[in-house]
Amino acid sequence: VLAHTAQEYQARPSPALSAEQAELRDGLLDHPAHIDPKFLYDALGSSLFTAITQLPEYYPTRCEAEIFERHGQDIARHIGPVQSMIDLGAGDCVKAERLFASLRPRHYVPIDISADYLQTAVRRLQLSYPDLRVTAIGQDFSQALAVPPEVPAEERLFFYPGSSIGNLNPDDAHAMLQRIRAQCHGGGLLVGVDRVKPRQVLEPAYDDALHLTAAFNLNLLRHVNDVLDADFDVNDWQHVALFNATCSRVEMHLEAQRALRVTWPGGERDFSPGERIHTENSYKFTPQAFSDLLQSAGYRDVAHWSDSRGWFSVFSARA
Ligand code: AVI
Repeated sequence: VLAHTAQEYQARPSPALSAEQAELRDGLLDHPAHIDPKFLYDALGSSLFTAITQLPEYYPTRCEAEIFERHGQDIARHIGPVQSMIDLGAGDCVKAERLFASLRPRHYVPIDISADYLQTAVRRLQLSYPDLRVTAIGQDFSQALAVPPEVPAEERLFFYPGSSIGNLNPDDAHAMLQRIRAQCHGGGLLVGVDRVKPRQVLEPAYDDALHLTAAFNLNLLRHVNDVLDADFDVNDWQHVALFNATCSRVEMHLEAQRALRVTWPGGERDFSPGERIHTENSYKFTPQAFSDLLQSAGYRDVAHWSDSRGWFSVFSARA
């Protein structure tokens, strides 16, 4: 055991933070405070999100499934031959699996930030499709998109379903579309997009009667405690979801229920009662607005299909 004098201890810098910890600290010290929505998806968060997709109020998953069921053949014709299907935010891989019959990919490349969750899904998939080549990648593709060299460059289809692109702000969505295009080499993109609709439909989808979305949002604080060694008490916070019509997005926040202080090694932040941490945006598009976004990112041959209520759209475009 090394002996240190008090001065030696004081002179020591606080422990270096990882990039993830620094990102969390910076967001918590900002006014208003914010936490990136990627922190919603630890193992429990991913399971809670899967449960949310089965709620009656959360329409996007069902609407998108209806589109693939009714228009799958037409969509496959628009896309043309597919060598590899690269699934961005694959989760349980179920959405891609539904398209295997019509798109017939030879190589499936699921990418997800939650590597453990992905591994379980891939093990299940390989039992059902022993001839399909699968390369699973645990990656935060919001920062950089790196497709491994063993995935053939020709006839790549990027699959970005579920309106996950709506969780990016407009500049980041544009940059993400460009990043995908740079990896496409004449291939294509199939992307699911949630549409603008009345507040009465949007807000319950993000604030359901069973409070699963509240649990999903609050679980983010437990994840932050794990990553940053912070001392958030989930009981001090309340889930808030609202449609911001000006920005065309549903916002999720966590609202402090009393005056409190949150601490972590080397830092702290005081919150007053009612003060919020912004945890997620979910942008809603008109078909015209999303088509314009694709074209401004350099895509061509843009086509889209919608569900019977016109609540959700699937876009196909060539890189
Ligand atoms: C993953 N993403 C598209 C979901 C959404 O609808 O924005 C995440 C979600 N947040 C609350 N409920 C679902």
